[in-house]
Amino acid sequence: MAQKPKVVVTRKLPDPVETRMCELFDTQLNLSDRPMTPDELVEALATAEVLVPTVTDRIDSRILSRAGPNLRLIANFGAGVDNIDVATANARGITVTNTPGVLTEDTADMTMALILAAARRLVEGANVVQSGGFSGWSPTWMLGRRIAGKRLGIVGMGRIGQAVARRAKSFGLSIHYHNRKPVSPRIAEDLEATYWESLDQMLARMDIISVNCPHTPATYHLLSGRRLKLLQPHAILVNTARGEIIDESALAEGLAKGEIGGAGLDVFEFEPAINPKLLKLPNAVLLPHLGSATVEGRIDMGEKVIINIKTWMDGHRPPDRVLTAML
Ligand code: 8YV
Repeated sequence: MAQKPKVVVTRKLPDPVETRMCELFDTQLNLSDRPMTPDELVEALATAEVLVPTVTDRIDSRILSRAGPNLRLIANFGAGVDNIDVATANARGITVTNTPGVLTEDTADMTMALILAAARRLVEGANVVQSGGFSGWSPTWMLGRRIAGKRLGIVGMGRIGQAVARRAKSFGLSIHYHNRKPVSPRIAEDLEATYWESLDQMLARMDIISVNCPHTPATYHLLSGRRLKLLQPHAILVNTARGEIIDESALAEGLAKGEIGGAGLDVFEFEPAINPKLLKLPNAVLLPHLGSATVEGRIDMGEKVIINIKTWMDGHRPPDRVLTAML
């Protein structure tokens, strides 16, 4: 490609990433970081050859149908692509890429942080101290639950699920998982992981559940109201994947009624809106989608985006292509 491609970036990215993009491409940045409205997106797509969206942009069939003829690549800044109608994009000859791998460890760390925070009442305790309410130690006050020796059920045993399993194993948890198919015998042996073909049966027997699968039509409300009722009353549910995988309203109700022990949530069904019932619950630890929020992670994600665009620009297949068949 002789000329630099016109690249539209929808949000403010880390400085080194923006600098490199401006060197390599004809890049339109969003320095204000204000999310673009659908109309602004359509306007940007009238001339863009490459779009770099994030989780906060909905690139649906309506937007894609109004894109200009030049749009050839959507290089998502993020691993999850549920914000993009990949089937429509592919049908229109637009390549879609994502940034897998580079946020695995950070997201797994955050999953462990939420498991510990929910089980050991970290946020409740910190709030007591911060509000000046700590009047001294007591043998029976603020007791949480030990995690060592408990059963962790991982829903979705891909890269992130396995990284969670590695960490959890060293915390003394036994590893159980539900996945479309079992992991290789070598990985299963390393993690001493037990495969549950039936999600229902696994849910009913775990002390802690961690959601680590992508959000696709098949996983929407995978943890439905019916399935949440299978959880043991002391069980803790952690989600660092996507809010849509859990029926958030049923979860809030289960937590409020004491049918579910606790929750650690980094993602929400109607993000950034959060079910108001959840906000009032002491047994729910809520974070603002921080799973991949490290300086290193966000720079690595940007580098992946750049490699995908550069490879495409040089006439090769970008390394992180997302195909409908993969979803
Ligand atoms: C990202 C994420 O920050 O990559 C993902 O799928 O959920 C996040 O950690 C976000 O997607 C950026 O677009």
